[in-house]
Amino acid sequence: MTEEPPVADVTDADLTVGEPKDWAAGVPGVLHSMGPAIQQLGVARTLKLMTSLNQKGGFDCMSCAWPDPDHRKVAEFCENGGKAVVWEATPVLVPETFWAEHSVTDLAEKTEYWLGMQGRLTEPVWKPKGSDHYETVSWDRAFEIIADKLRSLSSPDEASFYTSGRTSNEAAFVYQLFVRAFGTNNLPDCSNMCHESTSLAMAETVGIGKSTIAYDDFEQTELIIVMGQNPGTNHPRMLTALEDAKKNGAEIVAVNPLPEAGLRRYKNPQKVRGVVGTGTQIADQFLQIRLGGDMALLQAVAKRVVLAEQAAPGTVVDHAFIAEHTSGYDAFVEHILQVDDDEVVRATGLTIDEIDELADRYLRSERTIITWAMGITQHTKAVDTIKEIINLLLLRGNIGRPGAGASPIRGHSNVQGDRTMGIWEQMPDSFLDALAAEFHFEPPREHGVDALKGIHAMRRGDIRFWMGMGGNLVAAISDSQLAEQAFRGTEMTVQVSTKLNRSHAVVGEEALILPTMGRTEIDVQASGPQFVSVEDTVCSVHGSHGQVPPVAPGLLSEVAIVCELAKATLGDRVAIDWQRMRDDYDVIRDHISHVVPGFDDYSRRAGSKEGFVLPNGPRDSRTFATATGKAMITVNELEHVDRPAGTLLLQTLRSHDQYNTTIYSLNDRYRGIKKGRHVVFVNPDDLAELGLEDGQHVDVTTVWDDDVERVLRDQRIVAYPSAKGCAAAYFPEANVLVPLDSAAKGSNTPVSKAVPVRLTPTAATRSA
Ligand SMILES: Nc1nc2c(c(=O)[nH]1)N[C@H]1C(S)=C(S)[C@@H](COP(=O)(O)OP(=O)(O)OC[C@H]3O[C@@H](n4cnc5c(=O)[nH]c(N)nc54)[C@H](O)[C@@H]3O)O[C@H]1N2
Ligand SMILES: Nc1nc2c(c(=O)[nH]1)N[C@H]1C(S)=C(S)[C@@H](COP(=O)(O)OP(=O)(O)OC[C@H]3O[C@@H](n4cnc5c(=O)[nH]c(N)nc54)[C@H](O)[C@@H]3O)O[C@H]1N2
Ligand SMILES: [Mo]
Repeated sequence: MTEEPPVADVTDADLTVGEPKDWAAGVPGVLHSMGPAIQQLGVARTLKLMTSLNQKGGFDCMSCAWPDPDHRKVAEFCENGGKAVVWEATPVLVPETFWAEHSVTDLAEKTEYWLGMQGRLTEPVWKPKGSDHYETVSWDRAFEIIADKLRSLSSPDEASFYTSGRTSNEAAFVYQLFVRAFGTNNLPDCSNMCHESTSLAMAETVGIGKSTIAYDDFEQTELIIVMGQNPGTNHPRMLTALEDAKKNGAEIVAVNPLPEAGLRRYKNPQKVRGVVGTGTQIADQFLQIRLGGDMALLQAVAKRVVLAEQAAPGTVVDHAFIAEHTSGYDAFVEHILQVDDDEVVRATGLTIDEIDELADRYLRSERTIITWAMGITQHTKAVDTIKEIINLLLLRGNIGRPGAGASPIRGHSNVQGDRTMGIWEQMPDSFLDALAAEFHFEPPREHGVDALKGIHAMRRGDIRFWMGMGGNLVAAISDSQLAEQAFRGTEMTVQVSTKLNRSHAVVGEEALILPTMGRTEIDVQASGPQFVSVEDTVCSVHGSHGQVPPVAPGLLSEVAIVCELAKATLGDRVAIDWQRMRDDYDVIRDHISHVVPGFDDYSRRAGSKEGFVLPNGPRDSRTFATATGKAMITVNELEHVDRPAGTLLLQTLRSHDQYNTTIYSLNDRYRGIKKGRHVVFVNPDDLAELGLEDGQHVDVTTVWDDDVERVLRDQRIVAYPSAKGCAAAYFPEANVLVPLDSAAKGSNTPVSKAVPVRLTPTAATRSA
């Protein structure tokens, strides 16, 4: 059943660089996804999976949180969804002999690519204190070891419980319940590194940290502004929605330092025309902005809206909406008129004409949607930038009506649902009260640590135990060197995972890996086969039904792992019937329906083919649960990042063939990169100024005012049409460059998209 995993690790010796593509998807897209699938999975397993992926009654794709349209196509998935499914469902298994052959030290020398390629984890393993090897243990023994450790802590706050956003609603709910019953709110999650800035800015200004649109709003809109997002790679099915919007007459504007493939032209793989034609030109306007320049751009456009209103009073701003539903308008007008266009030009690198053109499009449009992702959220001023997105939309009443709204595009497929289920270190009292009433215990009220604060607490020795429900925090968090020291300084680390990654190699004194089933797999418990449910980026909740037998018999579901661990740790300290929840996930959903608003009759509605959409005040009724009871138009001081001479700003981003820290292959097709990841993309004019050349190898060093040396060595320079002064390199490798203390104000999200760096030729420069 298994295929040999690659034995040798990869180097960049064969790296080649070709022309970047200006189109996305099309025939190569589909072929690339299907080729490896058929090879590794076998035809029957592939067909079963691909025909049920994102279908009603099938399973939900784990690659991103993009929603499913009402009318599904036969193949309702994209190339990268295909890769994610293959990666998970592959019947290649880590053999039992692996643990004796590879020490933990040895695993720490391997790349993420190599680790992920070893296949699925099938048995619990334990690295005892003092040993450099994992050894297999029974599930009972594993739970006992962890429970003993947890009970030995002097306070529950010495433990931290991380979640990555693939975890289902059911697993997330029991997990946070266990953690709170144990006694802590230390529930950091991947969202802390992702859309936290969005959640904060939107909760403050519109009362809910989620998208204010529904899927069909894309069909009714007149203008979509896509900011700081690379949908061709990270949300490929969004390109179909953009293409459809264009067909209905919408204009599309892309704001990005890079000319990303899908934003330029798109060949829809679902259509014959897309296959043979030149594809749809997606963006009507491409604004090649400098890193971190978005706040200035948004303020400049808002200023133009206010000026247009002054020139023709009563015709531009939606006064009825402003009066009835918002607060803060007058102060905003006064402030925004002070915005200095020269500063805007410096911050954005755009021309006044380009900014005027965007303003004209916005003024012409009666229904506008703004979408965004990591290019906006991972900056020092991310929260204020998102507040400016909201300001701009509010001025013309673009929230709470068809075809208009604010739409953050979430990353992990259930990161939004996990939050709804209580995975947050700062859940409000209303949620904790409901939890207390439902389960008859008093949850802790003091806020816990987020991802960054958790790393600091580990470094101080305040957190001694760390558990991860999925994910790969040590690789995903900033400042790899310091983060690794933090993890190694703990007494025990536990990872619930499907495949090997760096968080299994950089561990505490003791470490455990608990292997789990993925979403593709049929999850049978005492009451029969179970389904789980997830929430997509536009707040639609639906069931996900596993389709193929688990790759190995000994795997437990995430729900089962949490329930068993809770029993072992808490005993009868709380009167919670973990066994009933494990046996029948309807029981979990019943509890959820009593605790979380909007989930009435949850099992039936999630189990139905259609699923259901959660209530959303701004979208449904223009009600805003904010401090003023209205949507808040806010005043934010313009700041932009200065770049000292001789330095560049570096963003860390995803290649086309990776899923966060999971590397599917070493290629980045749309950007012309093959067989390598150690590249740094630099604008040709910057190269000329710095006296560097394409093909040269450089060390990339962070310019930061502390005594830590942060260097990414031996990167091949790729001359690339990025905005001037703005370089790019791949995450997670480049995380070594992002300082731990460089975090977005308010949301504490690592500033992964604006690292000040210097490039110096590598001592022994390899030939290009
Ligand atoms: N195949 C695949 N799909 C994924 C993922 C994956 O790794 N692989 N990851 C998932 C996750 S968790 C997430 S959060 C999303 C991430 O989805 P994206 O946010 O699209 O991911 P990134 O690769 O970080 O790309 C950031 C984009 O923003 C642009 N950008 C960077 N800085 C700025 C800026 O200052 N201003 C503007 N306007 N643009 C900027 C970059 O050039 C790039 O196009 O994708 C999800 N989907
Ligand atoms: N420099 C830089 N750093 C970043 C970012 C960036 O743009 N630049 N992006 C940030 C963002 S947006 C995010 S979301 C984080 C991502 O951070 P994480 O969510 O922590 O990382 P992933 O790489 O998505 O986690 C992959 C691992 O999850 C496990 N896994 C996969 N499927 C399952 C499952 O079904 N169940 C369980 N239990 N485990 C599973 C596998 O073992 C796999 O190795 O990284 C952040 N870090
Ligand atoms: Mo993310």
